[in-house]
Amino acid sequence: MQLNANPFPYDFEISKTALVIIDMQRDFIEPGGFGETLGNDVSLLEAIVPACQAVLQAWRGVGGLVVHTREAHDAELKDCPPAKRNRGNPSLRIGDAGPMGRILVSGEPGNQIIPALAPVPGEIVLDKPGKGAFYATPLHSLLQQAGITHLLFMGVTTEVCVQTSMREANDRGYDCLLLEDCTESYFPAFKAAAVEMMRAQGAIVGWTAMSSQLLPALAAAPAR
Ligand code: TIU
Repeated sequence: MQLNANPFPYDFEISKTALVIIDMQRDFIEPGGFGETLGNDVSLLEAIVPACQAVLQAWRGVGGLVVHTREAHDAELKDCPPAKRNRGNPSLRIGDAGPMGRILVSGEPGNQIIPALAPVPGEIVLDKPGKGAFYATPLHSLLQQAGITHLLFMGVTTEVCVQTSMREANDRGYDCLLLEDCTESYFPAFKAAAVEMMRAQGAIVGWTAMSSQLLPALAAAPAR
């Protein structure tokens, strides 16, 4: 299958490709979570949910592997370096009690993936303590076991966890594509810059495309 991507066409096989959905959790998308404690206007992010939902549904329809990540720490914060917890001047720190439970702690209401994109049985759900999805997680070995060589990325935020994860994946040899209308940042200029820099220099980090390129290609694929 080929997508009319930037900076040049992207070839992939569904059976060797995973859809990686980064951190579409309440902590970042809804008021009262980690994103808002950092001083961000979280309302910008929910605009991508319908596009993400359409891609997820179509990807499930063709039987593609789905990976959901959550930025999450254990209840004792053993996997949260003090440097991360102490950084900046948030209204609530990681581990503090907020309106959706403890900020960025595994199992808390705020840490759940938003209902519109909730995982279904058979999909991989990974808690990650860092910004990148490969750091201190079994993601690379899970993908290798599944014979995955190509990754389609969506999620939040573009220049933080999505970009870090895509760079980590690129260094591990995956051909990565970012779905531009399925990712968002609290800073529109940062999203635009991140999208540009990842596909620059002949896809130095990877490709980008709109979901409107992917959806018709999936619709034409045999359902599984
Ligand atoms: N602050 C911000 O933009 N993002 C994060 O802290 N984590 C993710 O991007 N998931």
